[in-house]
Amino acid sequence: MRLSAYFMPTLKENPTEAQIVSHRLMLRAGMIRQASAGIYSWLPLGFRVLKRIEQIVREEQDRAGCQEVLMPTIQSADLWKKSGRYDDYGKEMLRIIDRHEREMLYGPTNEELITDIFAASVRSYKELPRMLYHIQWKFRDEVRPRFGIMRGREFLMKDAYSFDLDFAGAKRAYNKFFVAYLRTFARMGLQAIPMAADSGPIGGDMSHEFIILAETGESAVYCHKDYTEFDVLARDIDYDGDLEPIVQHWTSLYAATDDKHDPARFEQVPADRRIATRGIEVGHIFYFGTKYSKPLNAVVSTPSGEQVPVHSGSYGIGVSRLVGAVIEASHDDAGIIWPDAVAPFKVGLINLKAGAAACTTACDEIDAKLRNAGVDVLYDDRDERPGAKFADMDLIGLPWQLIVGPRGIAAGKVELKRRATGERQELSVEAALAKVLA
Ligand code: 5CA
Repeated sequence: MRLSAYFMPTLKENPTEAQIVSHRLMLRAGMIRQASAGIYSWLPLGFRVLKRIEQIVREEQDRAGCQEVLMPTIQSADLWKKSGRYDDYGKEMLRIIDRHEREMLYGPTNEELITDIFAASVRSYKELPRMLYHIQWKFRDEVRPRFGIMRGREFLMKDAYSFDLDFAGAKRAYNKFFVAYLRTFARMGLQAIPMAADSGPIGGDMSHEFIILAETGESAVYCHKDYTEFDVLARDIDYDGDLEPIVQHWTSLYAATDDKHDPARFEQVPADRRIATRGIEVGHIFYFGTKYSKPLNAVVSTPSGEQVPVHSGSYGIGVSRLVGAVIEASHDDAGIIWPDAVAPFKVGLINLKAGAAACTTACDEIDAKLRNAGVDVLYDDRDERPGAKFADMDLIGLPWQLIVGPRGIAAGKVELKRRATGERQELSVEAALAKVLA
């Protein structure tokens, strides 16, 4: 992709409305644009990152045995009246009346709808367990939308739902999502800590939030420092095996959000191992038993022929919020530092002298070679000062910068910079390409 033709409206000045670094950098890098309070358009650069994050989430859900569906954004109020949440949800729910005077709503979550889909076809314990998810826009009319896409009114969520015969089955499902979440966030370069959490309007009595520690986070959190030194879960998982030891390990030490914080228990953590800080909630899992299956009549027959409501849980990931969370966790004064796995492009190719034939020929060749090898390249072919090019490239934070200048190329050399470390190397074109492709 040539930068001269790319729609990336970067800003030189810090936008005054942005209070936290991720919001500031997303606006400055031309990733998003506010449409109205808490509602954003995703511009090409931001949309690429959103899609990368979504794809990692999808792959890890699939790996855990969860199947993707797509439910609508607009729902009928009927099911919500059955569950009792039509009234409970209050002003946070965006209510819509259609032309036939029917009460509709823009879904803030999907427990009712998925339970109804399940109930319509599943009859027997033999068809259990089932795990379904979708990745869909949600709307919550938050009182105070803020920090850009971190707390939006419209936001992209992955929400999954599990259906089991009893608590034991539901706990197995809960463990699968718990472990899948550790893997998901680890793949994005994030250290997420599972913390005992309040279940709020979703309900239920077992719940964990997955928290990225950050001063700019919205929630006060308390945890044992050892969690920050735990190895992230990167290895392959046998999802049919016993996941309880992994879950036990990751819940063995104190970790709680504000609502569940127990100062007396926290005091028992050695003083130098106590962390009291703030965090960003990137995922939240719930077990709520028969809370929705009972009112929505999602029952199955047991081996003895009895009819019982199924046990369920729901499992959310803030897909759009994660874009901000990754930036909060990975940036410096010059801009964003994308982890390789979510970077919008892998390489930024900088032509330092767009008017010089040698530079342009070399850049065109490098661009073609990288693209042929399946690498996403953003090629800065603009006629701009080198300083402006370097600043833009640092701001948008691509993992590699390949810099082609007149003096170097005359000697067959280019410069390769790793954005995360700032390390620069002068290499032959072939060696630089080999490093990027490794
Ligand atoms: N139905 C359940 C789980 S599927 C549910 O809705 N859970 S939730 O309310 O905790 O939301 C799931 C995730 O969505 C949160 O962990 C958070 O990462 C993200 N999220 C929630 N509200 C917002 C918001 N206003 N803006 C951006 N992301 C949000």
